Amino acid sequence: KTVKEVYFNNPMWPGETHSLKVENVLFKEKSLYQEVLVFESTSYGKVLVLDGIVQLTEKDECAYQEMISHLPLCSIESPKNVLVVGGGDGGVLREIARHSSVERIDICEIDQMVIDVSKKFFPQLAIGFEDPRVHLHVGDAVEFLRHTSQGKYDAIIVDSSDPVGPAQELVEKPFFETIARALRPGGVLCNMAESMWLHTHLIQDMISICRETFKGSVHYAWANVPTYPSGVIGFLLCSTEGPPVDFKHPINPIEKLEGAIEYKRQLKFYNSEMHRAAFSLPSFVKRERLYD
Ligand code: AAT
Repeated sequence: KTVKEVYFNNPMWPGETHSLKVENVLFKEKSLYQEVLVFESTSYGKVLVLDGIVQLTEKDECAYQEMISHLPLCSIESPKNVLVVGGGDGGVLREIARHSSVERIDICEIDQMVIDVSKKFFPQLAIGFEDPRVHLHVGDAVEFLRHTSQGKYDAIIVDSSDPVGPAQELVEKPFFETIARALRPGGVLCNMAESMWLHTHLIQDMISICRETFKGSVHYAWANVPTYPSGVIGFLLCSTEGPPVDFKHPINPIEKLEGAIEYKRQLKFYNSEMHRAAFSLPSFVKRERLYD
């Protein structure tokens, strides 16, 4: 294959590519689900790549993991039971662990190799697995959620890969229905929701599914993550029918949670100002009605 065929043909961002200089390949193997690659880059530290798509770099993982975790958890009072879908690197677990109200963290990751690789090469993320509140389930989240009892979770965080490969079903209606069922009344979902520059239609589809499925509120937020395609990533925040959730004005601000900012390592990106700002949308996005 020519360079053009390889680099400009990803269906998620046709005609563009983003590159980081590889200093050293540390790991490259095919798991049951995907190709797993870890390399040392020149300027972003170590990088985890699945099927050719950057999942995280040491330099900017803080932005994604902190936002996807604290946007939902700071929006409700005393979250106790939390589920993470995907997130096998452990970074989201590390962030959830800052919340001392949390009693149980379930995680359902499909690929054991991602977990093993993270423990070996990304100890600052995999540290999340060491928290005694964490219960690991290796398997497909679609199956896991089918068998989850109703109303079990206060919050569910979907830290999944792009909907090509094992995460395909994670953007479809039946999956969102099982999530809504697994949440208590007034419980919250935070779902990775791609780039507003690249995936307007996919985001619109997800939003309309969520509006039908979640009877509370549905909002779109975003953050800047330099190594994700187009440099931004979005989050879809939804709440189920019940006590209303005002996502834009966090009721459980991180600054008031004892020790949360410093817990094990200092927060690098998230604070209440960033939380509120994340819901401000550019005019072209507002016009697409990517908001409540
Ligand atoms: N925190 C790093 C960012 C990720 S990782 C996404 C994880 O979701 C991967 O470890 C992948 O193995 C897992 N995953 C994919 N499909 C499933 C499934 N069906 N069930 C459980 N886990 C799954 C996401 C980065 C987003 C990149 C945006 N371009």
